[in-house]
Amino acid sequence: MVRFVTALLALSATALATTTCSSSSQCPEDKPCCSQYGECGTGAYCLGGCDIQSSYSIESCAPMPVCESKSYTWENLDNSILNTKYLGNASAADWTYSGYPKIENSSLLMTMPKESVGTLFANNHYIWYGKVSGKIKSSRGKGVVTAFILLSDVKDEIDYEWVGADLTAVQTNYYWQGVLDWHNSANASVSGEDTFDDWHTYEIDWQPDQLQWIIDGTVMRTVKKSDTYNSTSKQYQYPQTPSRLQMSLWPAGQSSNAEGTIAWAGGEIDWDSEDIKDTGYYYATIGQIDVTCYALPDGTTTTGNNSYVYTSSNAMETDIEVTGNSTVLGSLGATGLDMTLGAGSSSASSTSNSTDSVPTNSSGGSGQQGQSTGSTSSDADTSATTTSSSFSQGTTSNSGAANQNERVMRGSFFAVLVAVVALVAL
Ligand SMILES: *[C@@H]1O[C@H](CO)[C@@H](O)[C@H](O)[C@H]1NC(C)=O
Ligand SMILES: *[C@@H]1O[C@H](CO)[C@@H](O)[C@H](O)[C@H]1NC(C)=O
Ligand SMILES: *[C@@H]1O[C@H](CO)[C@@H](O)[C@H](O)[C@H]1NC(C)=O
Ligand SMILES: *[C@@H]1O[C@H](CO)[C@@H](O)[C@H](O)[C@H]1NC(C)=O
Ligand SMILES: *[C@@H]1O[C@H](CO)[C@@H](O)[C@H](O)[C@H]1NC(C)=O
Ligand SMILES: *[C@@H]1O[C@H](CO)[C@@H](O)[C@H](O)[C@H]1NC(C)=O
Ligand SMILES: *[C@@H]1O[C@H](CO)[C@@H](O)[C@H](O)[C@H]1NC(C)=O
Ligand SMILES: CC(=O)N[C@H]1CO[C@H](CO)[C@@H](O)[C@@H]1O
Repeated sequence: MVRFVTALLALSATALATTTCSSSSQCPEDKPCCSQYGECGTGAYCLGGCDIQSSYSIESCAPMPVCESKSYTWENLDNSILNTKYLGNASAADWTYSGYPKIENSSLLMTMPKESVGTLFANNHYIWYGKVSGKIKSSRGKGVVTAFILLSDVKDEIDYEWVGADLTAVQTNYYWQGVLDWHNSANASVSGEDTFDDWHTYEIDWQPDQLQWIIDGTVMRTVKKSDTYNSTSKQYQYPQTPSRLQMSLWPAGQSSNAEGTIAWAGGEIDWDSEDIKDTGYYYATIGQIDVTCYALPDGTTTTGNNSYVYTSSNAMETDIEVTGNSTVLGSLGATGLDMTLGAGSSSASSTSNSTDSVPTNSSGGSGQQGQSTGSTSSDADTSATTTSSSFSQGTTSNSGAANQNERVMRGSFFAVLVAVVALVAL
């Protein structure tokens, strides 16, 4: 499987000239949308994860479906759609996924079969402040990572992350615009039975002025917006843009990953573990998920109730407007610049023959390298802060800060990795 994936990846790397993007090198007009993975394209590239700061223009990405307060249970997958089929209609599908989901005992199992890259679920409704709550049993085993996060298109991020080698704790992180500072990371211990055997309720309470991680009703960590102020840039480095809820299971301890990643994940994955022998896969179990939307921040410009739109590439809280504009693309060839292109054709989701219409990254299959997507520099690692988009392997520094950052970055980018690799593996 891995060989197959790798071959496919190599092919796509050489045969198809992929255009990469970053905030200092935006996409060209014909492939205007910069995906979560730092590559340019149309269609799905312009939906969830489309980064306005690295796209051709801020209009390139499709408007973002507004928050919807809702509870999700798992009798079936009727509410979920494959990432290759979704065109932006969040009313028709609440979740977009890749990988290997299963329904069992009225729960969602995100599985990771032997040698695979796991499963990713992303909610299609953006949340712009709100509370998310998940009844979750993590996966287990060294090298196996489970995650439950909020991630915005400009890489504001709030995480829970379970490393399968330690079933007594969960890691909590937050980031602003992908700026990685290891101070933003903390462990929260989980009492009672371990995180694999026992249901626990993990909540993120994200308000305009503070952020809390709550486990089984107990507040484990609070971050105040006021404490994130950067007096040099005069900005709050606080998550403040519309974000999607993402849940994933991924192989951080895959042997092809960087040593640091594998070490962080507790060692190389054992593909002959008890779970693999018993069921054929590693798995994380997801019970009820609840999303409660909070009121818009004071002073928000509102011209409709259908979508959030960025009005400036600064991408701060005041740069979001709520509009009546549609979020739906006509086809995988369409973009935010021409939303209806290809609409009405008999198979709208397959009208594009282009490989640049659903994000993949050729390096996804090789793991950690995939996380340097869109890499523009790697010289920031001597400070405690650097940007996620500039992460790369083999950094020039051995400082503790850099090592810490490596670990933190891994946390930050797991979703990227899973999405990319899982897509290719399908
Ligand atoms: C989105 O899906 C809903 C439910 O299937 C449907 O009623 C609506 O017309 C769709 N909207 C667009 C713009 O396609
Ligand atoms: C589902 O329920 C059956 C019967 O109680 C049990 O054996 C099985 O382990 C459960 N599956 C999961 C994933 O919990
Ligand atoms: C969290 O715990 C892990 C291992 O249990 C450790 O490696 C890591 O440094 C801890 N992180 C923080 C921020 O304390
Ligand atoms: C604060 O902002 C300055 C200027 O943008 C930047 O160089 C610095 O890294 C920021 N500090 C932190 C902790 O991110
Ligand atoms: C959303 O806007 C539409 C069109 O302006 C309006 O008909 C509808 O009642 C609004 N819905 C809500 C929930 O406010
Ligand atoms: C909403 O769509 C209209 C028509 O396509 C466009 O002119 C307008 O700029 C859009 N609004 C925003 C905030 O992008
Ligand atoms: C692929 O699609 C583009 C436009 O989307 C079209 O111009 C081109 O002719 C198509 N190529 C093939 C081989 O169908
Ligand atoms: C990090 C990384 O390797 N990203 C790759 C994504 O795919 C493009 C095109 O194949 C590569 O050039 C990038 O290096």
